[in-house]
Amino acid sequence: MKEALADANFPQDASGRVYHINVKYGEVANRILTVGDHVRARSIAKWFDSEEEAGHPTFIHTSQRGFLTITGRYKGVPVTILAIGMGNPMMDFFIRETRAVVSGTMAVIRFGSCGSWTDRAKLGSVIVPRGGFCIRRNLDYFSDEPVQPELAKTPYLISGNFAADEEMTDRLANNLKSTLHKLEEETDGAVGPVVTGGLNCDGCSFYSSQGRQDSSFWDDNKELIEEVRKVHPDVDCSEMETSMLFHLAKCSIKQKIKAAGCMQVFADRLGNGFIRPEVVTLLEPAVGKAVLDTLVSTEIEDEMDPVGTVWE
Ligand code: R1P
Ligand code: URA
Repeated sequence: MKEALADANFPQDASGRVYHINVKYGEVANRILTVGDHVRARSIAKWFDSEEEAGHPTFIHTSQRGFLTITGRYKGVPVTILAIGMGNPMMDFFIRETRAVVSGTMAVIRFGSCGSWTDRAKLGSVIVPRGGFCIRRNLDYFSDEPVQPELAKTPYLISGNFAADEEMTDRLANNLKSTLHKLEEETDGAVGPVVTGGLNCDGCSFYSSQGRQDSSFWDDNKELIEEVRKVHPDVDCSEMETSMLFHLAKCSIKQKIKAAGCMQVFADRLGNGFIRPEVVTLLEPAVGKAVLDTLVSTEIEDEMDPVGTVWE
C-alpha cells in the first residue's frame, strides 16, 4: 500500500484505487475472465490483440496482496483477466472491489480447476456447471463452547444452490465443445469431454470440507460426500470459488453481474488420480480461448471503455 486510504467501510485512495486489488476506474473491463493462478492468467493473455492492434499498451498490475490484473483487447473488445488466488474470501474481495471500479453490467466467467465427483468427468474433462452451492466447516460443532448448542450438531453446513447465468453458460458450453472436440481427437482423449448440466460445490477448504481424509486432524467428514449427494444428487465437482461467484452475482443488487464458470478436472476423487502437467499445458490455452470468445459475444448494453483511459 503506497497511498493514504480513506473510508474504513470501503477503503479507497484519493484516485479511487481499491484496497486489495489496487485498481481504479478505467483499469478493469466489464468482461472479466477470472482464474486462481498467475501462470494460467498470463498464458491466456497471450490471446489478447497485440498492443499495435489494440492501439494502446496492455495494462498489467500485481497488487501487494497478490491480485494480478491484465486488461487489454480480444478481437477488439476490452477484456480483463484477473488472477485472484484461492478461496471464497478472495472471490469476495474480487467481486466487490471490481464492482466498485466498473460501471454498467459485468460479465464474469471463472476458469478454475476442480476435483471430479462423477464418472461422467474424467481427468482432463471440463465441467460447465448450471449452478453451485457451498460446503462450510461448522466451527460450532468443533468449538469448546458453542454459542448455540442446537446449531452445533452437524460438522458441515451444506447450502442451497445458486444458478449460473443460463444464456452465458450455454454459449460457454457450446464454445468449449467446438474448441475441445479437435483437441480430444488429437490427444487420443487425454483432453475432454465437456460435461454440462450438473452442480459445482465450493468447499471452504481444499481438504476437510471437500471430503478429503486426513488422519492428522479431527474432521469428522467420513460421510460428508454421501451426505452432500443426498442433498444435491447432481453434484459433479468440488473446488473453492465458483459457487461464491454465483452467490455474489445474485446479491449484486445495484448493477448486474452475469456469471458463469468452467473447471478443468485436476483431481479424480473417485479413482484418486491427478492430472499430468502436459495435459494442463494443452488444456489451459484452449479453454481460455473459448472463455474469451464467450465473453466478447456476451451482450452488455451499458459498457464502458476502460482502455480509453490513460494508464499510469
Ligand atoms: C485448490 O488447489 C485451488 O484450485 C482450484 C480451487 O478452486 C482452488 O482455488 O481452482 P484454481 O485452479 O482456479 O485455483
Ligand atoms: N481444486 C479443488 O479445490 N479441489 C480439487 O479436488 C482439485 C482442485
